[in-house]
Amino acid sequence: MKSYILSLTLLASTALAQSSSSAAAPQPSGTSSGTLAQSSPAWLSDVKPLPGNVQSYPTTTQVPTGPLSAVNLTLSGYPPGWASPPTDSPQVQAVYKAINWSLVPNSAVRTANKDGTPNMSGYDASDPDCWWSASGCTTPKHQGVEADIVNCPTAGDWGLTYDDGPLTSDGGTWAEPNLYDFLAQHNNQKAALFYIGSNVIAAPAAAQRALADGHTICVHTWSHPAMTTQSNVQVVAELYWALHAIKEVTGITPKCWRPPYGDVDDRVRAIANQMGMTTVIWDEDTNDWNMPGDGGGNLPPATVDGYFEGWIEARKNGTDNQHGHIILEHELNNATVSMAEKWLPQIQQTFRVVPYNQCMNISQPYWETNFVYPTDANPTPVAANASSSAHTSAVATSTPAVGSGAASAAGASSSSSTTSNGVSSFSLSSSVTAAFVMMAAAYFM
Ligand SMILES: *[C@@H]1O[C@H](CO)[C@@H](O)[C@H](O)[C@H]1NC(C)=O
Ligand SMILES: *[C@@H]1O[C@H](CO)[C@@H](O)[C@H](O)[C@H]1NC(C)=O
Ligand SMILES: *[C@@H]1O[C@H](CO)[C@@H](O)[C@H](O)[C@H]1NC(C)=O
Ligand SMILES: *[C@@H]1O[C@H](CO)[C@@H](O)[C@H](O)[C@H]1NC(C)=O
Ligand SMILES: *[C@@H]1O[C@H](CO)[C@@H](O)[C@H](O)[C@H]1NC(C)=O
Ligand SMILES: *[C@@H]1O[C@H](CO)[C@@H](O)[C@H](O)[C@H]1NC(C)=O
Ligand SMILES: *[C@H]1O[C@H](CO)[C@@H](O)[C@H](O)[C@H]1NC(C)=O
Repeated sequence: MKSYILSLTLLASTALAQSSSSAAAPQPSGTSSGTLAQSSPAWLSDVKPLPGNVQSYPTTTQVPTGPLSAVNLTLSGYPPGWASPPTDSPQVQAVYKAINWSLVPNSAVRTANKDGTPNMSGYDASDPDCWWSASGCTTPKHQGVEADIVNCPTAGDWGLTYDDGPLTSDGGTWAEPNLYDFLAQHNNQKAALFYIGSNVIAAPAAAQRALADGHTICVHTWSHPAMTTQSNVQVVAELYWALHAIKEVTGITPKCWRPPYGDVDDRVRAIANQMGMTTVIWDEDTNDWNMPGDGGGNLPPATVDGYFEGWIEARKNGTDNQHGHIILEHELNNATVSMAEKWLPQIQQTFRVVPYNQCMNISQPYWETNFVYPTDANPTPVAANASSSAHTSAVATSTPAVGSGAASAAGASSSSSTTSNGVSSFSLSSSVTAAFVMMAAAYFM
């Protein structure tokens, strides 16, 4: 049930410098009037989003596909990738000071075993801290802490989620936009993507593509530690830098996060809540991360095939009829992405495949209210700022896909299109503002 990636080496492609601002952001205010934040984090208001992002959910199936453009992102302000960020930076200290610590349970900071997994020996079997790693607990024991999202309520729903992206160039031909193109070409499938901040700054164009394609972007920390082993200020730093990277690169501020390895307790939940995020777990785990592949393990792919076969069979034979699911998959390496693509078409035939926020009726997964996602309660939303200048900016690329006709058709549309309800969709531009010198940098855990 618990999964632990022992080590990952990230060879990051990075780009040089430009920064500028566009994106409509809500007016920031204080952190919170309760444990769950009620307003956009004021401590992100100084982060200026890169130009070139879509400003609303795409209201057409013509989403961009194909090769990514380079993005000119200044990396100098960021901590090293794939390492614990410093806790004494002014940014992290500002967040720390904005949190009302009397609302954060005083649960112990766990120690880590040699392999980085949290040490559960000696933990009270009554599970006073709702520690998922120890018990699978998702309903907090402490008052004021928000419960985790665990599954889609409706039987037959498959909440599609991929962790650890965006998959950087070390994924070879399986690096993004491989999976994003595949999703676009398969019924314009949307997914929820739980991003590692270190990967977002290493593959910024992929993150921008994901937003333009209509996926839901959530936080998966900066460097992927077991969060219950992190001190309060370390938890803040991990979440802050992931939020910072996502906001600068894509212009949005997620209200959702997933703890690496599912390792969360009420202390960590409460901090994430005050930083504006709901905890999203899963109820079905492919264990795909443990297959042989770059940075993977040794689980036979046939075992993962068996999970998918079993889930499909249980749905078909009527035994899986209590509720829907949220499934854990990864865009981690060649093995996980190829496995995801192998099974998606069959899953789509058996289940209604949706990003988890759709089945949960969460139409605004970000603090920026100009993004309104389809939900079961409101399948065809109108963007809050549909008539504003928000629709004039270009997406990250205009290059048609290499490959199938469907991809080319999707990538080649050249100007804004209009839907039946009059909402202008994103427009594609060949004069992509971002530029263009790629440098290689290597980060090591
Ligand atoms: C619409 O855009 C304006 C200007 O960017 C912004 O001030 C306002 O908050 C936005 N309204 C909504 C509902 O997003
Ligand atoms: C922090 O939370 C406590 C408990 O709800 C509350 O009494 C106190 O006023 C809050 N402090 C601030 C500065 O908001
Ligand atoms: C694990 O926790 C137990 C009980 O708190 C402690 O005695 C032991 O030293 C810990 N192990 C490590 C590796 O920290
Ligand atoms: C339905 O399929 C599941 C998964 O393969 C299996 O465990 C279960 O025994 C099947 N039940 C029936 C009634 O066929
Ligand atoms: C993934 O890459 C490894 C080598 O890095 C290779 O052994 C393996 O066959 C690849 N798997 C897939 C599914 O492409
Ligand atoms: C979402 O909205 C639909 C339609 O109104 C409703 O049937 C469903 O129960 C809602 N689901 C949740 C999780 O609120
Ligand atoms: C990136 O942006 C910086 C700052 O705007 C600029 O000085 C630099 O020339 C840009 N680099 C490229 C390759 O366009």
